[in-house]
Amino acid sequence: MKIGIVCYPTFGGSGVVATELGLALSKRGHEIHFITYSQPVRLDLLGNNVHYHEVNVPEYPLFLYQPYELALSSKLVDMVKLHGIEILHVHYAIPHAYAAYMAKKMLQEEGIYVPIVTTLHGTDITLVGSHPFYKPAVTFSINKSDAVTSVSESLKEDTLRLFDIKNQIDVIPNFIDLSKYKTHFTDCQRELMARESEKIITHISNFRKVKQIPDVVNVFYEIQKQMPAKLMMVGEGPEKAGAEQLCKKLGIADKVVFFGNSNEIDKILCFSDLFLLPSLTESFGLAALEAMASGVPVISSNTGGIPEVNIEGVSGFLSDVNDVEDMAKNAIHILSDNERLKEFKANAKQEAKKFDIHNIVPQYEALYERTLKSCSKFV
Ligand code: GMT
Repeated sequence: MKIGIVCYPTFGGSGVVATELGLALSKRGHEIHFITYSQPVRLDLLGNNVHYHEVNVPEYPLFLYQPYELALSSKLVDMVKLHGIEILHVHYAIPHAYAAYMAKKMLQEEGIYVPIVTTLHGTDITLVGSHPFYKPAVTFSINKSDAVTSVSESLKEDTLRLFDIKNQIDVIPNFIDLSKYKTHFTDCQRELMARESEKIITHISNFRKVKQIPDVVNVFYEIQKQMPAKLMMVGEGPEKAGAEQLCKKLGIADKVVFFGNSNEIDKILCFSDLFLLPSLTESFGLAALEAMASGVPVISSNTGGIPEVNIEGVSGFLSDVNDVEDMAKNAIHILSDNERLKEFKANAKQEAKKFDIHNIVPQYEALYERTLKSCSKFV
């Protein structure tokens, strides 16, 4: 199949999932066209089967807001015609599903029918999409998609609760390429980051408010009172500066490393003992799954789709949002006994296997085939 993939190219779960999906599909013989405003961060491999088309938005001083949707829908029309793209898979409803619908309509005028698959990722529904200023357009785009998927059961429920949805929503969970997490680093170079006696706790995110960054620091503060420990903070975002201040205020700045964005999270996870994800809401928690795939147990909040990934008492523990005390207690429970830690690490890896890419990508392929078949009736 010739598949167009539209996504946000920056650090963030939806872009990562879209990129990994495209690469996996290309390995299975499909021709993949990424269409977005810059090359996706995890897309380091362009080749015969993998193409990247940049959406350019010409700056015009009259506009306070440059019209990205317009540029994207025009680019989609051009790319579908130029490359014979058969199906468009858009990740994140805003504004991708909306722009794709416009492209589909323009193409129809020329007798070309290209179906649209929309994957909902979370913030497009729970945080941004349900805002009254966006809601009618998001509802319309979801209802007009030829197929809709969500990355967890919880997100499907949220979507049905928050919007007037007439379309069917299929749950296709996020996935992980476990072969990438087979400890190919025989030496994690742990000694560069911490002493043998220190436990390494890691948090990876885009440091937005929803990630509850102060809770990450406060949980770590409690842990390091009980045992030697280091905290690895990976990512960039608006809450990062505040976290650095908080670490200074608590007198733990020397125990916390701020990495910024990294393309080497597998290396960081390789030497980590525990992962913290205390988010306010999380449709899935891809970062937690990546940690588990590296054999890192997860201390998380019990919200959104996280319980579908992190299994209580098995791969880690889940607490109420903001319950720093309980999260710290659970973290200390895992970390304070090396045998227990070993067991949780093995469990985390085992649980991650449920989301192996080889089980999930065929579900998308089958969905594309079904969608193409049912849409061909209308051509
Ligand atoms: O939450 C983020 O930091 C980014 C956001 C995105 O759109 O990239 O992540 C969402 O999609 C991921 C991939 O499906 C999910 O794993 C995240 O849980 C989800 N974030 C939220 O729901 C807050």
